[in-house]
Amino acid sequence: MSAASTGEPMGKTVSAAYDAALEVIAAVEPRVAQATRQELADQRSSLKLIASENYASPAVLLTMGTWFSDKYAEGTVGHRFYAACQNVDTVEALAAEHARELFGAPYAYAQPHSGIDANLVAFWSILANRVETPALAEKGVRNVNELTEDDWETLRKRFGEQRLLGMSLDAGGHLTHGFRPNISGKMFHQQQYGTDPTTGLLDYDAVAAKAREFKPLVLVAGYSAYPRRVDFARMREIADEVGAVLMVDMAHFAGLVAGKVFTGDEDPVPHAHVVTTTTHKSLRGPRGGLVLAQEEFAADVDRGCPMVLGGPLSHVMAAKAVALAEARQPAFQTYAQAIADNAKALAEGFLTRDATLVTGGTDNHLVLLDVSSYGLTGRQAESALLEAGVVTNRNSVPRDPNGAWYTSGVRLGTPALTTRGFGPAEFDTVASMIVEVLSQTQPGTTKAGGPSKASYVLADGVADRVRARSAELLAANPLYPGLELG
Ligand code: DSN
Repeated sequence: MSAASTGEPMGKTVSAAYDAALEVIAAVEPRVAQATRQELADQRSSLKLIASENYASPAVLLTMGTWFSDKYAEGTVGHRFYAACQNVDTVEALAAEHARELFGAPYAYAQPHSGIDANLVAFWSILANRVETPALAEKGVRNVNELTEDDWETLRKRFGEQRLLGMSLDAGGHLTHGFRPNISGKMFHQQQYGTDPTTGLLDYDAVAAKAREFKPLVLVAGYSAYPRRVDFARMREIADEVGAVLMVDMAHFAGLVAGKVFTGDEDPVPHAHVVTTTTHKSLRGPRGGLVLAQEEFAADVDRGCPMVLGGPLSHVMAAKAVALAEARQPAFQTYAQAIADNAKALAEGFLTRDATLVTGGTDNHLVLLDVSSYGLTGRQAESALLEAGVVTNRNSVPRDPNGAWYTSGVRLGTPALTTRGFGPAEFDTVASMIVEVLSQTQPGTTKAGGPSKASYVLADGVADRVRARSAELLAANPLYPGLELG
C-alpha cells in the first residue's frame, strides 16, 4: 500500500489532528463530535462492499476541513465573479492539471459537486456546442453568450427536441443516463439500450441498431451496476455513424482508468467527446465530480458555474487535487489492479458456491448477485446481510420482476476493502460468509400474514458467526491503522 493509502500506519500527527478537531467540534455541538467518532467506529467494524464507496486518505480528508470552505469563487480560474480568489485559483488549477495528466485529457473541469452535477454540465456543453439553428448557421455564431433574444427563442425550442440514448437502469446504467424520473429523461427525448437477455452482456450491434433508428444527439456510455468492461472505441464508432456525441460517465470505474487497468479500447478518455466522473468511488478522493472534455467542448463546460452549478466548493477542489496527486503515484496502479483481481476472486467465490451472478462473473470492480435463487428480494438480502455486519446495497437485475425498490439483486464492490488490504483469499471468505447468510435467510410475512418482499428471517446464530469471522478479517486489515482517537 502506498503512503497515500489508508492502509499505511499513520503516526501520532494524524491522531493528534483528529483529536484536536473533535475537541473543537465538541465544544460547540458534542453530538456531532460523538457521531463523527461513532462513524469511524462503525466503518472500522463493518465489511463495506458498497461498490460506489471507498476510504479516502487522511490527506484528502484533512484538506476538506479548511477555510477554503468559506470562499466564494464563481467563474473559472483567473476569471472570477468575486475578488481575492488567488488561492482558489491555485487549487482549482492544480486539480485540473492533475486530472489532465492522470487521464491524458485535453481539458478538465474540477468544479462539479457530484456526479449528477458533472453530467448536467456535460449535457449543457453538448447542447450549447451541437444544437444548430438556421440563424446560428447563417451567422456562424457558436458562443451562446452572443445570441440575441430571438436566437434564444429558437434555440430553446430546439433544445427541447434533442434525443439521448443511454443504458437502462435495470441493465446497470445510471439514473442520469435518461431514466424517465430523472431530469435527463425529461429534458431529452430518451430511449434506453439494455443487455442481451441470454448473456447479460452489452450487445453493441443492438446498440448500433437502436442508435440508427433513434438518431440521438447524445449517446451515453458508462454504468453503475454492470459488472463488465465496455468497448468505448466501438461506442464511438456507433456515435460517429449516427452523428451523436459520445458522453461517457466513468464514475464507477475512474480508478481503474486512472490505475491503467482499463487501457486502449476500454479507456473512455481518448474515445469520448466528454467524460464525467465522481472523485470518491474507485478513484478514492473526496465526494465530488469532474468533467474531462475534448477542446471543442471546453468553453461550454467552463460555463458550468453558474450555468448549472452553485459556487464551487473550493475546499473539495483542493482535496481533489490531493487525491489526483495520489492517483498519479505508481502505487495507485497496484491498488487499481488489486480492485479488479479481488472482484474476480469474489465472483469465483460465489460461483464455486453455486450462486448466480449477472453475466456469470466480472471483469471490473463489482459483482451483481442475483438473490432470487435464494428465494429472496434484494431488499431482504440487503437487510439480512446488514444484520450480519455486511454492508451492501440492493440493486435491480436486468428485467427485474421486483422493480427498483425491492429488486432481485445485491451489488458488491471491492474498492473499499481493497484499500483496507483485503486480497483474493479474504474476498473468497467474504463470498462464503455472504452465501452462508443468504442460504439461511427466509422471506418473512406481512402483518396481515401474506408474503413480504421486505421482511426476512435469518436463522439463529448466523449473524453472530459471520460477525465474528468478519471481525477477524477486519482486525487483520485495519482501517486507518495508527489512528487512535483519545
Ligand atoms: N449512487 C451511486 C452508486 O451507488 O452507484 C451512483 O450515483
